[in-house]
Amino acid sequence: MRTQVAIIGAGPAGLLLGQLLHRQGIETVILERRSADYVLGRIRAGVLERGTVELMARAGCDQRLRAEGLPHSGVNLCFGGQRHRIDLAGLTGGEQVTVYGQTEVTRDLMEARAAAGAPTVYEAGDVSLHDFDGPKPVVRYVKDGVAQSLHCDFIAGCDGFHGVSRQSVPERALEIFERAYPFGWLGLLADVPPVDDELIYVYHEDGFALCSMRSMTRSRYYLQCPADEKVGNWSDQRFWDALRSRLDPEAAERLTTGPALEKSVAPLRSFVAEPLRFGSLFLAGDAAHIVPPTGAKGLNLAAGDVRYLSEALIEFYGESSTAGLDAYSTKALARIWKAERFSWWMTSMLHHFPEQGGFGRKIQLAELEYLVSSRAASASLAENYVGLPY
Ligand code: RFL
Ligand code: PHB
Repeated sequence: MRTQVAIIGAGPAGLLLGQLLHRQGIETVILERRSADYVLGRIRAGVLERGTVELMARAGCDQRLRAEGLPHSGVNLCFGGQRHRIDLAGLTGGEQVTVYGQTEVTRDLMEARAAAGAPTVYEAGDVSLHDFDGPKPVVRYVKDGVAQSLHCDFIAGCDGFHGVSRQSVPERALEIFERAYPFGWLGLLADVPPVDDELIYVYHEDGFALCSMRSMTRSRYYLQCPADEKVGNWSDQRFWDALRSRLDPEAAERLTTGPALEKSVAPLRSFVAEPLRFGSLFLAGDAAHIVPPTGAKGLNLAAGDVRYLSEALIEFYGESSTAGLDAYSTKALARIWKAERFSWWMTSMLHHFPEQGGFGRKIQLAELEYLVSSRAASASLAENYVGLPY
């Protein structure tokens, strides 16, 4: 089999890249290790920057997003038992974010790809990347027990943090920057109305909590937990009790509980692998970088990479110019590091760290007080939260 761009991974990065290229007449084949249902079953991100929404429009996939996505013009910080609103729109000249689940983004992109008749090979086993140091790379994989070869011009490694693409690069060609955090997030999804019509990020002695949502009838809540926490240790009742105890009295009173549809623990990590290009292999999304979810940046960063990479590939096929491809890594990394900084900062300010002691706690509270009382500090949070310009 032959194609122009072989895409590894059918997460949001791979599917979005496929759709943007398809709209410009560039052929792609996506190879995905899991089944489509498995990919759709993963509950992850929920907050989209304007740039991500615009990219979905460019991909022709924003119809349901425009109809069902919830525009949010503010977020709340809660500490010392009080809630403080950050007026995102007021502080950024009218910018907003859109609450729309990653599951829905993925579903819309999958449906568009199927409608376009573009090929995705689900349950592709033993994917391996070859000859990407030259102009004729090959991807090998196994489907239904039969070995296959996919010849292409370029490989886009969109296969997430544990994928094969980054691991195929010789170790000496990569520089890794990493920080693991000594805690995780326990997430719960339930068909109950959200406690507030905006998100609430909670700083509390017992640990961080986050109140988010997927719709006005479906809520997504998170609690800081030990990194090696077992979901089985948390009955629904224990989760709701812990969450309620971390909220301000008014929100605690309003919290509606119900049976969990899903519960899972996610570790928190900051990670960047540089560069993003190795000959004809390009890394994009979680394959190249991870942020802790506190700033809601992971999916948006993946979309940012895809924006730069799709523009570079379109320029290559349309104008025979390699300028965009040559600039991809540097351009994307500049934006990635700003989101890494913001996510690290939000995480450091809002979580309980085992080693921080009384001094660390006081500094966090002083930072939060400053943040909600200074327009400059609030504006800095706001402009990062809604997404820095491209
Ligand atoms: P994905 O989504 O991990 O997709 C990669 C795909 O590649 C496949 N794959 C392979 N395929 C073929 N061969 C192999 N060897 C393969 N190995 C892997 C996988 O099966 C998968 O289908 O990466 P992508 O596309 O780069 O997208 C990144 C986002 O998924 C991620 O950054 C976000 O979910 C992060 N994130 C959030 N981001 C936001 O922007 N806003 C949020 O509010 C937000 N909240 C979150 C989050 C991530 C979380 N977790 C669970 C880590 C909340 C949580 C709890
Ligand atoms: C979510 O809704 O899953 C979500 C929202 C905001 C974050 C992280 C996750 O910062």
